[in-house]
Amino acid sequence: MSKLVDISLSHWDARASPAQQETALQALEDGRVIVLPDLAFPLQKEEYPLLNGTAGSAKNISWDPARGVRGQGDAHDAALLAALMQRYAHHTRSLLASLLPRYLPHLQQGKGSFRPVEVAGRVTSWRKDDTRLHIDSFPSSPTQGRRILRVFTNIHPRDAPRVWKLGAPFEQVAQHFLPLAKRPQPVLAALLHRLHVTKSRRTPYDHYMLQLHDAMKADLAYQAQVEQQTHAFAPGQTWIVFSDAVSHAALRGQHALEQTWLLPVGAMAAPDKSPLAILERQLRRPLAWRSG
Ligand SMILES: O=C(O)CCC(=O)C(=O)O
Ligand SMILES: [Fe+2]
Repeated sequence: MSKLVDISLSHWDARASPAQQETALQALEDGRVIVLPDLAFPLQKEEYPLLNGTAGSAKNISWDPARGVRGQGDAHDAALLAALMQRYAHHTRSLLASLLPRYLPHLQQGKGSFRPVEVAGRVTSWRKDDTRLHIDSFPSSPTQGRRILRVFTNIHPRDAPRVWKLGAPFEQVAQHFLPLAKRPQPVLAALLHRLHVTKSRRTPYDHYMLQLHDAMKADLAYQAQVEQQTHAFAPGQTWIVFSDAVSHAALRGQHALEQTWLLPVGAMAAPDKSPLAILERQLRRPLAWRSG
């Protein structure tokens, strides 16, 4: 079965049909990636210089509405980038509103990012190396069980695709790596929060998700042997994924935008398909407090 599902919408505020909404909800909750092959994010004329590689060497330039951009080159770029990221966030919200109306009242805005650096050949630690298959888990921003829903757009000005690998379903990832995971230490979680290493307290769920993220990336035999398929997202394409459950890796590509949305598990059509529910079943205990 393909891990990708195409939905054809060519405007960020296009109205999705009930059939497209049903397809989108099922696909995402089943761990597939929704591709919008005709949904581009046009840049404005003054924004094109941002694609000229002047924007520093950070892997990502991250943006959050309260704090602005971080990691950019100079102040001029900062104002341009903030406006661009704001516009992108707004567009992704319109898209999700139309395609996933069920989620809309529950979506919480996370960070956005601009990714100007070529992925292939980038030097990083193994833990930050997104060319290795992994599920997303944020070390300093615990989700406490909430889903990580991300929208990406390839904005390369010419023809470079963003190439991803997609790996095994979350259930299998958890079966493979949970037996090796360390147990959570509540005292450590409290300390990390008190020292502001984490923005809120890591729940046992956050602990196990980080363990899975790290164990997957550290295991080169697993990386080589696990089922995987490669997919190229062309410039002018957008895709949506629950990146906490879909094993993914970015192999190459330059110039993408990404916006993160957080979703309480209770807002899903099938909360039992959440990583929280899957980990709780496998470990036979509750791992986070339930909210909203
Ligand atoms: O930049 C990308 O295409 C995805 C990288 C990734 O895996 C991530 O940001 O979590
Ligand atoms: Fe990732």
